[in-house]
Amino acid sequence: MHKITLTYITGIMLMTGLHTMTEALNLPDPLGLENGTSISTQEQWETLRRSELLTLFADEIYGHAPAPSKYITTFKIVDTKEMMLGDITATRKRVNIYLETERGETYFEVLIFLPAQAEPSPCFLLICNRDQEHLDPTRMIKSDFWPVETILKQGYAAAAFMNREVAPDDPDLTWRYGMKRLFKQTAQSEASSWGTIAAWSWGASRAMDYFETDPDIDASKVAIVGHSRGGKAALWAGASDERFAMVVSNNSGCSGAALARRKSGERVKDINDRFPHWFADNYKKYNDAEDDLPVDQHTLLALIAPRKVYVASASDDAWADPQGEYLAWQMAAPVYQLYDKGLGIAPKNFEPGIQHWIGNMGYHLRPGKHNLMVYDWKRYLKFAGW
Ligand code: GTR
Repeated sequence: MHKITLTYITGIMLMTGLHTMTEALNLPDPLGLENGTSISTQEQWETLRRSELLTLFADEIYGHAPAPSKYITTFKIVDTKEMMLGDITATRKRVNIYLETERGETYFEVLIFLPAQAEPSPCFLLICNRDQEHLDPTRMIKSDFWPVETILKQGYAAAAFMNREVAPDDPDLTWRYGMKRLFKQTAQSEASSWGTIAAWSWGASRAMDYFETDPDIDASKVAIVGHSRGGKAALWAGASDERFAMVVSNNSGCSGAALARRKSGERVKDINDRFPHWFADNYKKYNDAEDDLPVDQHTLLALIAPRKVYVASASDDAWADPQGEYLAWQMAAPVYQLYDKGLGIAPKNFEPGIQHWIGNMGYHLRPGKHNLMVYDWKRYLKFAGW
């Protein structure tokens, strides 16, 4: 494996005072092929390194989703309703996404609120990993976790689905209910078959399939958003499905945006022990052995390039290792730079309350606890700039 030796990165680290922290990490080089060759062009990235990294993430961490030939999806709009959300005129759509395989049929719901406008709306799609009440279709219960009214006011559609409808977040139930039960193993080897995080990402892609058929939505401008475990799923969705124009990782932490090699906060063994269903079985090889990983999470962020990527941390969220998320964000920059869309000079401040926005890369450290709040959403809406 090729290690990072770029002077550019060293420069960043010196400026931010984080040099010693990353120097010892010996991170895989996003621009270094597995055979040791360095690459330096967009074409080499797209034809050689990108596919290499995608396969490594699927084999070793998230697992492979089923091939499209193994299933059929169909959509049914079960309800369309005009509603007033305060002073905003909106249309609510409830769409069932049906999945059919040789083992049977099931569905999950995507709840969509559209602003009243002539043009197709750009859209924010949330993978909701909290309780159903955060997605109240009546809007009697309003939640900071999914502030529909704030999103619509900016001219965006707000869409969301419950992660557990796609795959239950429980090691015993995840194969018995939801979508996963309709498939046998999804990869050549059982050890690289999908985990539940990859199933949620896959659900996001199926929602995108629907958006492509809906004239009210501009499918070329869809941002995928997730918090914590949902943030891990949002990142993998954005990395593996290039139709997402923007990807938001809110406090995604271990196996999301945070560098595994820092071994700070939650570690690979912690996550595999507590959530054995989240990842491919292969990932367990890296318990207490993060340095053996052929990738690290900055290369996951790099897979989103040159599309918009936003990483957000919270200052009191040590379990998610905010500094590891910030460093991964910086370390993805060499790939964004191939497209002139990333940071050339790294921001100096790693301080709560500052929003960094360079090219197509955004970052903030919100003061406070692990959560997704209106504070965060406002920054995502601004960053999208559509
Ligand atoms: C924690 C887990 C984290 C994060 C979080 C969440 O218990 O250790 O990786 O995903 O849950 O989803 O809120």
